[in-house]
Amino acid sequence: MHRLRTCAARLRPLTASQAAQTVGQQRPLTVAGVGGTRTFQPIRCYTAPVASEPFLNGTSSNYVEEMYFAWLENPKSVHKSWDVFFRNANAGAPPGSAYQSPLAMSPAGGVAVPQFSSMVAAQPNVEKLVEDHLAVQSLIRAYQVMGHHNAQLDPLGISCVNFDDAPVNTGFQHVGFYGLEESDLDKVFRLPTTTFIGGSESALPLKEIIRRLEMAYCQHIGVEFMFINDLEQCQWIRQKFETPGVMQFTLEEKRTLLARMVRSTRFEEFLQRKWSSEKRFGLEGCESLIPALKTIIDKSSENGVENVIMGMPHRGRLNVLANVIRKELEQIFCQFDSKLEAADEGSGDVKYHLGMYHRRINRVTDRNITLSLVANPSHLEAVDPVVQGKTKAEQFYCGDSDGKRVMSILLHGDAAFAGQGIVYETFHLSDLPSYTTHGTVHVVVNNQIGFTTDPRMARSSPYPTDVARVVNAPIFHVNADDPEAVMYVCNVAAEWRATFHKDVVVDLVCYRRMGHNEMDEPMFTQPLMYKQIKKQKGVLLKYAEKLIAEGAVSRQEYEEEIAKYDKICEEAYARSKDEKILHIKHWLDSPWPGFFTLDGQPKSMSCPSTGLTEENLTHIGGIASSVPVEDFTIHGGLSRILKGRADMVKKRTVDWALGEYMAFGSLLKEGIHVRLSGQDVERGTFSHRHHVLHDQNVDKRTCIPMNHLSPDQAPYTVCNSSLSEYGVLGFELGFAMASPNALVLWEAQFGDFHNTAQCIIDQFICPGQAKWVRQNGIVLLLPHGMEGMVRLMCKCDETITEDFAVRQLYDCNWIVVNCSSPANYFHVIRRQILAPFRKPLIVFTPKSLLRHPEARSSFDEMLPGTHFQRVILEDGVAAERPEEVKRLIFCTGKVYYELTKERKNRGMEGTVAIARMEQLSPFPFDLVKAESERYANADLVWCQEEHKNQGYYDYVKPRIRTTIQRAKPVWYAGRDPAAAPATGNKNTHLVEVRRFLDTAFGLDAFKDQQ
Ligand SMILES: Cc1ncc(C[n+]2csc(CCOP(=O)(O)OP(=O)(O)O)c2C)c(N)n1
Repeated sequence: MHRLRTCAARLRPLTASQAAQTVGQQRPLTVAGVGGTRTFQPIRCYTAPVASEPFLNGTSSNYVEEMYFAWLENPKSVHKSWDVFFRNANAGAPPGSAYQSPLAMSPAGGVAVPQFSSMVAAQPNVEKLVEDHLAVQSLIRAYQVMGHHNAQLDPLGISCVNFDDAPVNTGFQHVGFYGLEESDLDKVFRLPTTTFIGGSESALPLKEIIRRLEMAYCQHIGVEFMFINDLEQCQWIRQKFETPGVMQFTLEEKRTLLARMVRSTRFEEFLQRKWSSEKRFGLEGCESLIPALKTIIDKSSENGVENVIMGMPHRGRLNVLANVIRKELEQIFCQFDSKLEAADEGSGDVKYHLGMYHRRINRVTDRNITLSLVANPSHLEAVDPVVQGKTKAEQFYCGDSDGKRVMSILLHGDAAFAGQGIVYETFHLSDLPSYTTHGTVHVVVNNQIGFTTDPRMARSSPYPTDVARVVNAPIFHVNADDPEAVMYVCNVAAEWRATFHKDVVVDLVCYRRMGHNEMDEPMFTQPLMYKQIKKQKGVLLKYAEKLIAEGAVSRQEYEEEIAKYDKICEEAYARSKDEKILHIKHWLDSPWPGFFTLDGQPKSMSCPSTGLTEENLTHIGGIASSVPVEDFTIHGGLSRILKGRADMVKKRTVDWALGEYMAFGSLLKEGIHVRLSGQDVERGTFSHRHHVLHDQNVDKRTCIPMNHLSPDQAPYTVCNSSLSEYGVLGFELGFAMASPNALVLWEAQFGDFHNTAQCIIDQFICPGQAKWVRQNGIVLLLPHGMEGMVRLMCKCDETITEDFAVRQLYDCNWIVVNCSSPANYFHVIRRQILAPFRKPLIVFTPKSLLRHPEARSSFDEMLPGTHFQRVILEDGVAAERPEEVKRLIFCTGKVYYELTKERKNRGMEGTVAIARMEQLSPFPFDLVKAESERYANADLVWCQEEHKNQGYYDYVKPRIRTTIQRAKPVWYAGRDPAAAPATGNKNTHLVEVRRFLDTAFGLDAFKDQQ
């Protein structure tokens, strides 16, 4: 308000030359309209004090400015009174005298520039004029903001969206709300630049303004966009929906749309006929989803997109596979045959969960397009971040830095979209530099029910799509029973993405003709809704009748189209009967060409040494301890850290951070892309990593030394993520899915926090290869002290063969390690890539060991020929005289250092041997066996710092017992069971430590239990 007053107070029209000068300095707002492009110069520098014009109050000054711009452009485009006013003011009329009443104008309508003396101050009419124009502006704005409340979005007409608390006063009957009268309906009003309803006209009668606004905002499309805080984007949307005649389609477009509706509808009908008692989560009630997706893909292909990655839930998935991705119908139909045998390993998943990858020609654009549908678990929306990660990776690998060639489409159910937090977490990745996919098109199948639950009970927001507002994504609600409206919004959505590279939502308001699945009785819980649904004519029929009535197709053509598709289905059905074997590999969403042999096996079953040459270690160490750019001032504390690294390199040793540097740096030099993502990973939660250096004198100037290793190295991406585990881990899993030639790591801030991402771990990572027949080499770094534990649900074959160590890795579902030395961490990271297959790796990383003086490794442990050690055997005094050893303690991770210290203090080096189990899964049966047999006179103890129910004991005990054929008990030394992970009391903590160390070294500790 203050700005407006100031502005109005300085109002003086410019001379043409002044205007020209000023215009050159400011950014013009260009708006394309039907009648051509209009450019408005945002001039805000009137210079004459005319504040005493009474109609120039704060709010009307906007309107006056509008008039002024229009007058500058074309004096005839404004009312004569304005023309005179601006001319007078331009001629230097004193304050309060620039206005001339219409009466004082020449009767012939010509504009007489009057002498100042003839000016009169009869202003009421102009005041009214300004007020009325402002009222019309408010009315237009009301439609733009809330017109969607009145749109006819629900095909059933029983809309669940309740706006009773926010009634919308639009329509002819409500003009009084804005201070207008019925008699104003025929008056002509000049249109503001914030509307496009005029097309090529700049003024319209109020009646026509309202009619056009009703057409734009209150029919079958409801546009929600006025919350977007970007004028250009709002203007773009207004233009797309307001311009008269935008919703017109060619005959060919209509016929294509009808053909797509036929396919979508008849596909479900075919399945229903053939397998009436099978669940398929059909699309009936939202058949226009298929043309919707095809329209988005066509338009995007036209705009240069070559690769579309999709994620979707159960609803209509088979239809999408058949009619959008174009999976062979027989491949889909044969899935209904329960006698089919799986040809490849893995349990696979139900037909409406499997993924797919297909490259083909887009018939509309005649360009190549690759479509993939990412396999998903039952867990709704879990696939969202995975799709985004895969999309980001595909963009990265083809150098598509602004998302022009690769894009994602995500489909959602209304209940899941509103209810699942992962939707929000995924939206928040959408504009972050290292996570953006440059705009996703979201399509919501809003059938107004979630299983049996009404929206009233399922969400607190009016629309299921409100979550998208947080990222300023426009939301296009559309009545899915109007296929042309659906096609229109999908075109706009695809264009929006291509123009602004931001997310957009299409909300297909539809219904669900059957129950949740085809076996379900919906009348139990939604009787009235389903009575209405039973009366509802199918959308295909309605659309066909419309086109027949228009003469766009004949009834015969329509029937032929149906017969044609039915025949295609029947023929495929016949062929599907010949399929005897189900190849899960046909359902892969991310093939890795060249990585496996032709029959999908690893090219070898051995892993080369993961060591590095001394020269390489020294070179990478040098980079890790330097600032490889000129004039870059780092923090003093960091200089000390880098100097410490340089000293270590001189002494041929590494600590944890340097070991990691060596692993990442060497892979980068070998051409492997490394991507490390998670909360605060750039510095490292415990301030040990420092992979991104910050100039202390220049804001936002950073340097990543790891990208200065060599000119032909692969790029290193290290990125602090949003504060989300579920979203970010899902994203990185998707990134790792795209290529086997990248090391993708996600680090939890603390290991415990992994459990907010448990769904990704349980559904994608743990069962990945078995369920999806898909390998993934993602690495999870879980900083772990006493807290937290991933559930060790691992599977592995226990038969010991010659290539046991590597084959065991291949057979297991994931690898879990808890390294106690930097060298072993270095090796296990390198093994991830040097192994001939990919397997998820979970690393419990240490906190206290990051700076522990003993947790250092020599270069000797990392040279060529060295490997990751699954178990680090006792190599001290005890190993020299094994027969004298009374106890063999197995442990893992940092407790090893507490144990050795205690052993030394007690002088028990000769009587107690300690072996570190570095790899927990797959279990190192062979090495545990050998070590146990070596200390034949020793009892066996498992020692852990965790509580008994939280650590590894229950996992290792039966496995150690199997190894030694149950010859001895495996005693437990550790904390008692507890519900909470750790005590908050330091003293209690120390007492607990003392207690389990006493047990571990008390040779009589288990006497009573024998
Ligand atoms: C995370 C998760 N919670 C619960 C379920 C069980 N479930 C399956 S479908 C469904 C209803 C989904 O409704 P909506 O998202 O509207 O999709 P619709 O089935 O209506 O297409 C529920 C609750 C699930 N699959 N995933």
